[in-house]
Amino acid sequence: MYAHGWDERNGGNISLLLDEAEAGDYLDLNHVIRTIPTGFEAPELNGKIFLVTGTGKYFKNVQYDPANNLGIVRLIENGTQAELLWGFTDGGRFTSEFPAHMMSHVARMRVNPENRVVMHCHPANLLAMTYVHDLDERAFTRTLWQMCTECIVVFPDGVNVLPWMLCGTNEIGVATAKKMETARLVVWAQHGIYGAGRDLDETFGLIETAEKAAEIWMKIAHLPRINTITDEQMHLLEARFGVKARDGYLS
Ligand code: 2HA
Ligand code: ZN
Repeated sequence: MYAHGWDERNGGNISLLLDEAEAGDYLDLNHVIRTIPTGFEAPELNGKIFLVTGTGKYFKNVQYDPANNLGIVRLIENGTQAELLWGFTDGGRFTSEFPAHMMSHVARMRVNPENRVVMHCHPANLLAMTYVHDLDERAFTRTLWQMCTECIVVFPDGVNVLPWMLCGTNEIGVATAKKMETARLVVWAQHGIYGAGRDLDETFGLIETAEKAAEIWMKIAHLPRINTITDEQMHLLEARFGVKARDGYLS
């Protein structure tokens, strides 16, 4: 993600739900280093263990010093407290976007119990698009679908969009989770994007595909368009790849 330029400085954050038995193979789950208040409630996540990036930490440094830049936490007391089991060795804590991450996990798990990843980053073309494209979710999604043949196959549920909101708050967490009920991608206008999926590859791939489409759009938006992918062709893709486009998004 850093190599793609999606995570400048301390931009971006990831949370990965760990399997308890798997985490127990590596960690003493009875040894709590310290307890950190979360500032929100998420009873559905009681006892769940997450690997999560740290606040103020740079993605580019994760590979050199994972134990300082990442942490493993277990949510307790209805999600109001997080027990640090590993990491954040300099006394740090989880990303400022922890509420958006945890609330999004709850929302996506309801749709797909296999969901394990929430990923946030600042991809340049998607961000650029939010300055010049209508933020209507259907219009935004249709534009992306038209930019690469595979888009509708990769994200048939489309891309939801939040208007600019103050980041790092419970309010944007609640709003993001609400948007996650109907799509695995949520754009934060003038800020970045959230993706959710079963594993890191799937989630990365979702964002990568949407960002590629946005890049194409930024290359062509100012030029007269003489070709496109038609809705009729989108229906052929649905049939060929066994996907169903979001209701009402195709004619
Ligand atoms: O600083 O990306 O949204 C990390 C962020 C905040
Ligand atoms: Zn951000």
